[in-house]
Amino acid sequence: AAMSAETEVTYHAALRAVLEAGQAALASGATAVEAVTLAVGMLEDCPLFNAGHGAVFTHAETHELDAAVMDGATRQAGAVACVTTLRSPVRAARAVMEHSEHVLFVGEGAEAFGRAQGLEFVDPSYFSTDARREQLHRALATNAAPMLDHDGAAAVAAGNAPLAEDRKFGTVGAVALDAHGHIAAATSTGGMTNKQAGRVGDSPLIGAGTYADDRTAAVSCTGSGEMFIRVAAAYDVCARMAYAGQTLAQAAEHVVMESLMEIDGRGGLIAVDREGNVSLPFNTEGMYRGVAYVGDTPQTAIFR
Ligand code: SD4
Repeated sequence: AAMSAETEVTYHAALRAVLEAGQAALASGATAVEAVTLAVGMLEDCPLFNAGHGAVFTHAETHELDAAVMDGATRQAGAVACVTTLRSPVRAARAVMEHSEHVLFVGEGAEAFGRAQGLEFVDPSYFSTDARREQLHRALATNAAPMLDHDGAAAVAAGNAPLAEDRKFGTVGAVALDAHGHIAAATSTGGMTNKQAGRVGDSPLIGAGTYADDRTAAVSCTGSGEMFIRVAAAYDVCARMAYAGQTLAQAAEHVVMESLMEIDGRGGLIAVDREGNVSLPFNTEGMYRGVAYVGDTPQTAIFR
């Protein structure tokens, strides 16, 4: 069943379904935190994306998942890293944010916390797909460095052109502006194909792959995580707006096109501010992305 769903559900249809769900939630009064958790949770469940079911494999042919969520209204944040049996890393991240005194739990400690919270657990094989296993085997055969999988053919104006099979599926993220004027960001990933056991990327690190502050922006990143960590990518977008007087677009484009490129960092980000401005820059050939509006009001949901 998983395989036929995998071949039948197109990436575009999946993305559209998630956008519509986020839009409907926001239209009926969901908070930005609720909308980004819903969207990222749906993307985790879909085998097409490198998060949850369909996550990439580590060098050891296992899965180690990372996720984070941040609430721009309160600047509360939660994250998990290197988890292997929590079904939804983003829901676990939200539980950390809402039900613990801490921000980041890793590995077995994260799973113990999840168990105490009554979260759903799965056998690690739940995350595996044949496509990802083949991707790892190709990487091992060519002795490749840990692989990104989100960059490919140029995205067309209407949205997202087909990317080469190997490069089609990436980390997932969402940012949203709700009816109350609050923003939030969430990110979830299996990391990079062929990564070393114990390696943590930018996604669960607050300020690197994920950040939100109502005064500036909500940001979720995808790409070569090491470089996003080194430039504090998501926080730097917000800092540029706060302290350098840049607009959202100026700040986001500077981080992606200048700061990251200076150290050969590849990828992109999605960002929204409380006025409903949206910026989706990437320095790769393409990045799947979508934006949904709720009427004329500046409520926005963006998912990748
Ligand atoms: C990471 N940023 O773990 C993630 C990888 C990614 O599409 O974005 N893959 O470094």
